Amino acid sequence: MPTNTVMRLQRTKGKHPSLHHAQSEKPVILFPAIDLKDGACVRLKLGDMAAATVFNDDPAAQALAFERQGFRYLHIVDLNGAFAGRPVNAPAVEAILKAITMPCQLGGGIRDMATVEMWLAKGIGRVILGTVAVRNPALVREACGKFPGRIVVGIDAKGGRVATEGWAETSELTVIDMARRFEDAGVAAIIYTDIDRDGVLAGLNLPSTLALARATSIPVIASGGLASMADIDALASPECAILEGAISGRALYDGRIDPAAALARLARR
Ligand code: AMZ
Repeated sequence: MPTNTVMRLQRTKGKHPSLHHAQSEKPVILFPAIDLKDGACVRLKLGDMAAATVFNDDPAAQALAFERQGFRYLHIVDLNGAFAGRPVNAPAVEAILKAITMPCQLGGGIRDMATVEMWLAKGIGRVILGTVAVRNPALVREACGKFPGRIVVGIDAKGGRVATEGWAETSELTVIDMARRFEDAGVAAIIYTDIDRDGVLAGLNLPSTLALARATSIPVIASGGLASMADIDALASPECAILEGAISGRALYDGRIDPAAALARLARR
């Protein structure tokens, strides 16, 4: 991936809350999501692997369709990888990388430096670290030092506590404590997922997402629950200008959100 595409994903956000307005000129990015289970493109409900809907058995074709719809950045999760603690859907990820030119962020089963390096070398723009960011924060810091702008922390929350291992386990750590842990680490972004809304079209949890964004200088991406144009309108409002973006899964696949309308709405915010 050319360096400029990585750089375009980066944002600077001031430490002082008033400086957050510096971000307001950039539109909130809408990331379409490809969640991979057994080589296919699925959506889960509340993270439950047994409740998967297969939307496309050709993830590369799905990625290309998203690119043609005008999306600029792709969000990919290796779901089997998140449970196994190592990459499982690597062939599907590599097929996606061959099919498209837009930058991708990838999470799920990236738990050591060798795997971070492997994906970045293969052309993934940014890697998402979830479980390892709870278990071994030093690795996140080390990776940020080695790969500035390319390390994203995934904070997946259940009742305000951070979940790990494919959301099968919940730690004692609160979302805000987890974010503060990386305040000066050089993390490119935090993806905050509200597990209780993920895949159920309940609407984004904007109060919690905005509270997190105000509590950290790290750019925050909202995930979980995005359901309709009402969420897109909310994302286009001035108070959401501090967010880097939002991730959309099920609502894009089942046609509740029209890509062109959503992208246009966010562009003319
Ligand atoms: O849906 C799930 N059960 C799930 C999911 N979507 N479990 C993990 N994940 C995603 C996280 C993050 O992007 O949102 O996997 C990534 C974290 O993986 P890991 O292996 O670093 O914890």
